Amino acid sequence: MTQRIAVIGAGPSGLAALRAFESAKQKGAEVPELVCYEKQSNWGGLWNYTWRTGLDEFGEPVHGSMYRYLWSNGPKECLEFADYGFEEHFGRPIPSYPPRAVLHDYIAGRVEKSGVRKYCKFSHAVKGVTFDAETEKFTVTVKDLVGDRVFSEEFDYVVVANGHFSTPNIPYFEGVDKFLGRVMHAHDFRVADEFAGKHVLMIGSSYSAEDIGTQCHKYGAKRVTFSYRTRPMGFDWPEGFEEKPLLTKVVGNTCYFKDGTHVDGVDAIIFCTGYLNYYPFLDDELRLKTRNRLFPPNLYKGIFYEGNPKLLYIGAQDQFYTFNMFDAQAWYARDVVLGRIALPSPEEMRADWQSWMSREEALENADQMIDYQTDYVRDLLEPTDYPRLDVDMCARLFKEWEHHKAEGILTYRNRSYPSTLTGTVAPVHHTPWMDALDDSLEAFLNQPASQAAE
Ligand code: FAD
Ligand code: NA7
Repeated sequence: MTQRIAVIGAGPSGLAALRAFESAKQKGAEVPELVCYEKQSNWGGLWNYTWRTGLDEFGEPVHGSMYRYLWSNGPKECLEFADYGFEEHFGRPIPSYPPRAVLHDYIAGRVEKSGVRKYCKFSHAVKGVTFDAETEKFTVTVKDLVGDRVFSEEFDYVVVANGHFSTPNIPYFEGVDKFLGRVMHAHDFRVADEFAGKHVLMIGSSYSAEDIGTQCHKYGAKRVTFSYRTRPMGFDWPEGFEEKPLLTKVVGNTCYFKDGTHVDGVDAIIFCTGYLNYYPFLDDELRLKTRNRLFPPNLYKGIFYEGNPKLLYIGAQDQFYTFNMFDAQAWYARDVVLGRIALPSPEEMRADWQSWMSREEALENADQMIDYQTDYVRDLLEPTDYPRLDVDMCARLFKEWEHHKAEGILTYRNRSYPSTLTGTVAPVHHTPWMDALDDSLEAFLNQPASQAAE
């Protein structure tokens, strides 16, 4: 009997899984039957922009956390697929920090070309996954949202690729319930123009705070205050920004902080307090329990769930590397499923993930974290036939990116980097990021020929 694999989610991680099996199939391997359930009506995961917030048209929680005007927050050269470069997709080199629509086009282009759409069932939300130890089969319960029908199917493997930046983590602060302005989480942030002329308070000091804060500034916010729990971001902020310790209470429109200072006239509080790894459809004994970290517990190679290695998590960790790391995971997972790589004993698997986790706990700065995730990706790629990816060069570019951010948080996106595949240095974008108010694919790619050739 043909084996069957269910893939939950057609974001970059789920698509990596489909692409990995398809690649083996094209090379003549016999691969299991694939079914990918995606609750949205199209693929691309978070990169598939939605204007909706809260619940979607079917009453399902909206997955999208990306906003209009979102530009890549890292160089595209660090996420380039080794089997499908940007130059191949766009027919020419493009600048290093593309807006969302351009990256969506790139992700979609690769999978469209490889013909994996036939495996996807869109507008299908997975509602339950159980495992029967006797039959060694998973039962996956799915809601066909358009057909308004719930059904179950059996599978030999399940790939969990539902992302973990969609269910907001929202702490409580005294008085926030009586705040006289707008309160929201980054998950619901869509259009920065709403905050033009306003004083916005961001809680958090990671990517969302940094990016939504700078974006509000770009689109005309009067003042941006950040409040950090552990440490400030520490950028050399231009006028109009300031960093404060943790919020202690809110009274009217005044916000008080841990160091006894306060700011008046706050119009909006945006919780940039991260997300929960949330798997409501998994039976308890299958469910990964972790915070957002570079190496979650109980996952051998960051993929195979302890106690049930037929349950495969892709993209469950915090990410410097994204698209090409998901590929590395997918290629490795595929090779285990196809019997090309053997899993060691349960004891060895446990010792392995514990050692990665202890190493993670000792990391002290961003450069070390980059090296760590580089080693992780290298470890996965080594035994597979994934086309050569120069992870050492990726690590170097990530470090340059960190330093460019430190040199100018509003200007780092004007930089260019060489492709790790072709060596071509990306052209400088026609408009500095702070002045590029139109984030459409057309505006971005409309590079005057004279500049494109430089
Ligand atoms: P997702 O992209 O979240 O995709 C998961 C998919 O699973 C979705 O399509 C969802 O609809 C589907 N799904 C969820 N639950 C179910 C269910 N029950 N049934 C069926 N389908 C389901 N990365 C970068 O490389 N560069 C960036 O600039 C960048 N910016 C980011 C900005 C924001 C605001 C956020 C939140 C993340 C950003 N990321 C960025 C990281 C991002 O996590 C990855 O790029 C990538 O989208 C992760 O892919 P994924 O497939 O794991 O998850
Ligand atoms: P992250 O990177 O997980 O960061 C979460 C931030 O929220 C981080 O600064 C946390 O502070 C802060 N946080 C979490 N809980 C609290 C509480 N209770 N009080 C105050 N502050 C808190 O999430 P992001 O949304 O920034 O980024 C996720 C993805 O989206 C990422 O891949 C980006 O590319 C876009 P801490 O430093 O832990 O004290």
